[in-house]
Amino acid sequence: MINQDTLEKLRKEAFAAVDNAKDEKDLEEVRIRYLGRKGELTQILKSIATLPPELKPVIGRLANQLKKDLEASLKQALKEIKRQGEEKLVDIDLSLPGRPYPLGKLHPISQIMEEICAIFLRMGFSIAKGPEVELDYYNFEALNIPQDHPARDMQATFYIAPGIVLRTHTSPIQIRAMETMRPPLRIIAPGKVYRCDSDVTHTPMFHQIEGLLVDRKVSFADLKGLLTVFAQETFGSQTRVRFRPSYFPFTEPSVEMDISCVICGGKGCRVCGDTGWLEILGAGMVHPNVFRAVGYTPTEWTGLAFGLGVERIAMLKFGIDDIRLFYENHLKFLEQF
Ligand code: 2U9
Repeated sequence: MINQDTLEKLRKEAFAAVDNAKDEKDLEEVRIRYLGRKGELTQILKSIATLPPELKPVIGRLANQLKKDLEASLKQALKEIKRQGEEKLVDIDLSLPGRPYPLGKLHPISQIMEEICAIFLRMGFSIAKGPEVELDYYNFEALNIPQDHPARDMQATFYIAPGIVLRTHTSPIQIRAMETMRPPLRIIAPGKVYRCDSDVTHTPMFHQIEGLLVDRKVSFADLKGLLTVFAQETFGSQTRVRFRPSYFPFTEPSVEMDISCVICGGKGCRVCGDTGWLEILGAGMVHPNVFRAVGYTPTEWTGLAFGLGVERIAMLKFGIDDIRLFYENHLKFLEQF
């Protein structure tokens, strides 16, 4: 029959078993052995009902107390075993190689900007910078675009205040450069420009690179040669170019340059509208009025100038048909470049 001694013996045994458990599996075995449905202590608790009435309260209390203590001890032991497991996990091997760190990279537009600038740097140009918030004078007036000139409508302008605009092109950089430098000079002006325009090929902010070369006896042949080298360095040596007459207030004569289509090579396709040609930049010989505005004598100095939209070049190089993708910042898009 169950008595105090039986319970005392069981207590010692059970607690020793908890102490000897090495892992979660051992602990679960101990629990089942004593507290499981057919466990030793469970059997004892069940048989209390059959004890003589005078023993029931004493043995009942002791057995229930033992059950509580054993449950608490198992819980504590489980916690301790888990903690030791975690300690093992942070046992770091310092001799292991580090995990590769994900590297960022330049935005595709910055990559193309750098690539194009590098081409002109190799040809002796240096980079000029200037403000994005610009005086009307530098953005228009000095570039032979007076107040009421229709060319002002060609570029829908963001006005900041009367006489102050967000520059619509990087040409004002070159006006400022000519004000401070004596010719001869060769500069490129890369930077952000702003026009109130938005669709698949236009964003209100985009990037331009303009170039200006001023010297004595600069010819239209120099312009064609320089831009042909640029086109072949950017799009490959097999690239053909053609020049079409155009109009800009700040150059005379003015041209637009096309390259043979980067997709079909000139046979005609959807991208080039079946013409075989893609327009990539505008250019011309610097207008005498621009030289007058900066105090250069137009009979002594001659100049060539060109301007291109960086996003357009990037779209052609990477085969992208929607300019807005560059500015939505989806990593899945940007990671490709
Ligand atoms: C000075 C004198 C002349 C810069 C030029 C263009 C032609 C031109 C457009 C190309 C695509 C702008 O981004 S775009 O919309 N630019 O066609 N730009 S000549 O001529 C200058 C610049 C500065 C002092």
